[in-house]
Amino acid sequence: MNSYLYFFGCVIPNRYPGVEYAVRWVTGKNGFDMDVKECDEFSCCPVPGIFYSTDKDTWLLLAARNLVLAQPDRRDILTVCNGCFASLLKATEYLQEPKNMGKVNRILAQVGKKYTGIPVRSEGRRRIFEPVKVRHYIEVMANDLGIDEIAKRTKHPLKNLRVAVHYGCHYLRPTERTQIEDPNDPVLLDKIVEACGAVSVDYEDKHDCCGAGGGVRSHVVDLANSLTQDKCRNISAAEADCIVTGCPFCLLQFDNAQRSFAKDGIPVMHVSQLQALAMGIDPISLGFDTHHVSAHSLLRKIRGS
Ligand code: 9S8
Ligand code: 9S8
Ligand code: COM
Repeated sequence: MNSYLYFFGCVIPNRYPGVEYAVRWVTGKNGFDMDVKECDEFSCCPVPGIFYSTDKDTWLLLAARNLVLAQPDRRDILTVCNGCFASLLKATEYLQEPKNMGKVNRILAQVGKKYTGIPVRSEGRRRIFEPVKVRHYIEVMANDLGIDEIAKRTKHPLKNLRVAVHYGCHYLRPTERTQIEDPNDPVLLDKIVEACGAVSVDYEDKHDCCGAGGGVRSHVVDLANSLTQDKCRNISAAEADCIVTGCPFCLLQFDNAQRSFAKDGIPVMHVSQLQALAMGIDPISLGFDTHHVSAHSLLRKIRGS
């Protein structure tokens, strides 16, 4: 079994503590009892839409500092957010370039750190390193644990629950590099949802952006919200009871934006919250009271099923 380091990023701990609880619960003793350790020294990944697109040197330096923290234990970094996943993964690729690595390490030396990657073997006197492994929660669940295992641990199948899954851009794009699954036909999130006993509904433009990423939410909120409105229209047309995503930033956008155009709105949750429900957690622990769109009627439906 692999070993991991939690990387929660900024949005989960600050906005959706219930997601952090769900992830810890699903991966912990009550759940799959995985080997995951804490790392208090992690900072923001940093967020790709702001840093990667405006100041690459700062972006790479901060990301490399985070990657260094995973070296001593040789653990995979377990990201629970698309943005964190994409940012750190991209940084490992930039650091493959000796020029980039040298530049970053000259500055990291000031704080006593050095990015090398993980040593895997020796060739004569030379040590061979591999990039630090950056993983996405969805892919770890589906590939390291397995869909069958998830189905086996489903105590309360979420029968009759119609779920609209949202993968989000940084899970799917850039298409040649994300390395998780076919970006034009992703299935892992759908499969996790179905292993929890729910139905994953098809809807138009399923792979479109939620509207928030790349700094759009921070700079042109009306545009972000109208893109979200388009998605929600398609999701409603498919008669979904809720939206499930593996990205807390998408969760924030769906949850928050709906206030600008919907009276009630479609409840939104992180995939870990859905899993925890299917595995029998008391929903009170999942922090749905911190979500803008009420989950009351959804939880009533789940309890009744
Ligand atoms: S960290 Fe700071 S802002 Fe965020 S959640 Fe995900 S992307 Fe990375
Ligand atoms: S936020 Fe999360 S991944 Fe992104 S850029 Fe477009 S979609 Fe929502
Ligand atoms: C979205 C992250 S998960 S960003 O806004 O595109 O950087």
